[in-house]
Amino acid sequence: MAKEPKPIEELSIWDDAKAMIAKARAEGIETVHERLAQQTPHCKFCELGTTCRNCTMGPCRISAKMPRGVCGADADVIVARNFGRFIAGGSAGHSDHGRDLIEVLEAIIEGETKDYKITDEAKLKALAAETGIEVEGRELKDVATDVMENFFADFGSRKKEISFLSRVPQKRKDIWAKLGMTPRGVDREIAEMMHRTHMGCDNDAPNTMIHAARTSLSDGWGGSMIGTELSDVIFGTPTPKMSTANLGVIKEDKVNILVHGHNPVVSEMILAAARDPELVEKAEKLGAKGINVAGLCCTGNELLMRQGIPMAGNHLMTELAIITGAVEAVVVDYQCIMPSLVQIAGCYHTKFIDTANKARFSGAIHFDIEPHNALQQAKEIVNLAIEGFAERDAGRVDIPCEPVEIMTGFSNEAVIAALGGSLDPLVQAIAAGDIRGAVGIVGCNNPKIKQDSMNVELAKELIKKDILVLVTGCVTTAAGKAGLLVPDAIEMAGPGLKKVCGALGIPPVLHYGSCVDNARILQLCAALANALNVDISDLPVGASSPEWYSEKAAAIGLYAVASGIYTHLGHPPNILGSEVVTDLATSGLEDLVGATFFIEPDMVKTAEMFDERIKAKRKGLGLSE
Ligand code: XCC
Ligand code: SF4
Repeated sequence: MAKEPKPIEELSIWDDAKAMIAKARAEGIETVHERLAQQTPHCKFCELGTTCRNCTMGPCRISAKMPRGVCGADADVIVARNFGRFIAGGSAGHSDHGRDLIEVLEAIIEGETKDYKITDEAKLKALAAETGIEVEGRELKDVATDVMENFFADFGSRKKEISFLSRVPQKRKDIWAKLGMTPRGVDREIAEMMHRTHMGCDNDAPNTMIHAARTSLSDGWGGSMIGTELSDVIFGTPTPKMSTANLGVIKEDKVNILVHGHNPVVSEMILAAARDPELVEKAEKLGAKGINVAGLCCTGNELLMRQGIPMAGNHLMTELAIITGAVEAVVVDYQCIMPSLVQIAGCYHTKFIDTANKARFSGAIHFDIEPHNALQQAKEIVNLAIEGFAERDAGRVDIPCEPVEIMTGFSNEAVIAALGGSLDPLVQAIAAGDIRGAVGIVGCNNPKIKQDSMNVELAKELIKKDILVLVTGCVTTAAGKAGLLVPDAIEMAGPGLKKVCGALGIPPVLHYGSCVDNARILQLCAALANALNVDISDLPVGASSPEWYSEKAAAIGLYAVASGIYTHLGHPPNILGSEVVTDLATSGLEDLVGATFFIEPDMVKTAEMFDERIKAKRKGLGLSE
């Protein structure tokens, strides 16, 4: 029997969310919460990870009574294979996004597009130098061509290692080499994971797990890092700026366009089109006070970091944003876009527009945005939104709140600039104990968890302990709505963090970007480790994804652990059906890579665990606790 949906009070900590869930229920519109209730209870075998559908001798389910699949695979093998494919899925998502940026760079170099350009030449040259490409005395185009070819090659089959391993401390690289964990190519590791998990291949769970880690490293230090770095080259490296967040950023008197998905390649063009004077004039003629572009999920984060556009919400706000009744168009690229948005848009005047051939939605209006036609396509999309303004039913509009202020734009380059040109002041603040350590809180919402309850509570608990928090992805809006992303939030921080952030005029919780931008955090950790001449696993740092749901979040967690970062998850992946795999993830990896996952649903306890870890790491570095 399906369960009743939970009472609204238990679904979210936010008033804007609760108001829109109530409106949806009053209007008879189904959301993720009703569907979760329909799907509950979930299949126990699947929850444990002990189902296999990798061949047609099965499908097989493992239990005490039937401990092996038809082929003879046991629970350990099946759980490891399923987890490996889960990681491959996440790594593929981030990395294929990264590849799209290389293709835009290629289109720029070959003169196929005028819509995109190299905005940050200095960054391009710095990347070239870092990855062993000659810069001095060469034309920018030639340098760019080498960078492009180098990154394309990182997707293939390198004999040794991918380019950005140049950033990794030698001690860490030695560990990877010893374990057979060195990532050799993004597509290679993902394809090899599919190969290994075919019937009759890798039937040793720990061995499969090592390759899962290698696959995730090809994402973190490969696909994601390339995505972040080339986005900066093409659209500009983020600098600190103010913006706003929550459903109040949707404006009753404007044409509202929400961009959703991940890649700035599309959303940047939508924003550019929305700023086109002719289109603005057309909107005004139709009675609107302008065109408002607001963000959802990670493509929102991308635009927020670089252009300061407001954030309408994170994952569990995507359906609810449409329910305001004031959204003319939702423009999506790929990833984390619930297909239900098409149905919900259909309950209003909202146009749902997809833009990528690899992520099409039945019932959507489709535009194929490519480098050569991007701006022109974007203008057509914005025009459709403007025309939709007249169809809006004013009687069904309800924008439930006023927006809150947030500060954004913390790229590593911006942080180093704020520190006066080097990381030394940060190293000194850590050494002095004013900043005791740092934790990245990343990832999603999950309807099984009261929305943002854990994301926000953990951030608050950590800053109280003088632990700097970096947020990305869907934790951004959570932290922002909780008032943690403004300089005044130092009032919620411990004395040391308050002193340092107060002096710099920055929040104790820094917005570090989208989910591919977790690569920025990896880079920062590597730079700190190199500055101290230690390994990343020696640093007083951690990572957490309290409310994660996606394959990508699991890939992020695993590359963090494999990079030596102690990593918290609010709930386990579907691995508990294998003791071997579970023990490896939650303790065994410590001996191998110097870090593990820990699973903990209580955020006060989680903060204490990080505190203990940070104390130990500080001691190891010869610092006060
Ligand atoms: Fe998706 Fe990146 Fe998760 Fe948000 S945080 S729900 S993965 S949008 Ni990446
Ligand atoms: Fe069953 Fe083995 Fe086939 Fe999986 S690979 S479905 S366990 S027979």
